[in-house]
Amino acid sequence: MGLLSGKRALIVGVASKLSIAAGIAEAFHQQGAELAFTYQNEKLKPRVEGFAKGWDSELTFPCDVSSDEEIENVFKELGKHWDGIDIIVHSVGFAPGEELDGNYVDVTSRKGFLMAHDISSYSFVALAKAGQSMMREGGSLLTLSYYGAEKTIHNYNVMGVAKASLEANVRYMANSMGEKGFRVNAISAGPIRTLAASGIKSFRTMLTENAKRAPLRRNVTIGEVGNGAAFLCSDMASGITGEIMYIDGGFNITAMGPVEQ
Ligand code: NAD
Ligand code: 0WE
Repeated sequence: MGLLSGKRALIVGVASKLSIAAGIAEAFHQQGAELAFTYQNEKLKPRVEGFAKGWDSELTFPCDVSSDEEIENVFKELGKHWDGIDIIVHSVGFAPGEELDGNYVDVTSRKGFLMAHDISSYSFVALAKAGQSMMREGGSLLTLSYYGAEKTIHNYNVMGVAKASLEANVRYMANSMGEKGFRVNAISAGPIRTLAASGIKSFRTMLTENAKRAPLRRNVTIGEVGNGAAFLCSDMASGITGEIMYIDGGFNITAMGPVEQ
């Protein structure tokens, strides 16, 4: 029996086979969960439908998380197929590309700041708000963060500020939803080459430097993040809520990596 057998999960944030959300879907499927997906726009629809079939799912719904109507519609439509839901995975982040390159104070605009916070942080509580009436006992929510929430990381800029908001959001949501028995957690993942990372200048070099400093001396995979997600959303983690769990090869515990002789 899988860790997640009998559980139903909605996964928001699959864009390609490299997506962290795809690693999570793969692990959830392996652990016996039943899955449903959203796609950001019509361009991604056929791709996400194809992936869904690979995980034995026919349930895909459009959802741009900047729209309350689209978010509400997901649960309205999902309700026609499922009488309840156990897990919501939020694997979404966005800031205007030009604000992730250059001096933070110089490149950050009001519009970009609001957009980053809206899509990368507010949308998590928006999903909780719309989905909670369908959630069953033992339900949990999960989001994805990055170490740039806590320490400055060159060029991560406004995304770091939005991730700090997201991590605080996890704690406030956990406290708020705890009275209903629902758990809310985040995984802070190490850097991984995905679509969201492909537009980032010097990402290759960052991956190399990251691997050198991490105690495991390598980067992590979406499979490893997926397995951690399966644990956090399973009843094995029934005592864990409001937590930011690192899956980063230990990078966050170090202050300086090996120095060339
Ligand atoms: P990805 O590009 O595969 O996934 C990002 C997803 O966000 C896509 O599916 C995209 O469609 C979705 N998205 C963006 N704007 C949206 C909107 N308005 N409405 C609905 N969906 C929207 O990249 P990823 O690396 O898998 O990113 C997933 C999450 O993991 C993000 O929160 C990211 O910040 C986080 N994360 C990534 C890394 C990394 O190095 N790749 C590390 C730590 C955390
Ligand atoms: O959260 C992220 C990436 C999020 C992201 C990426 C993009 C690129 C394309 C958000 N918005 C956009 N907007 C775009 O137009 N990561 C954790 C990956 C990442 O991004 C970085 C990193 C790392 C790691 C940006 C700068 C420095 C390091």
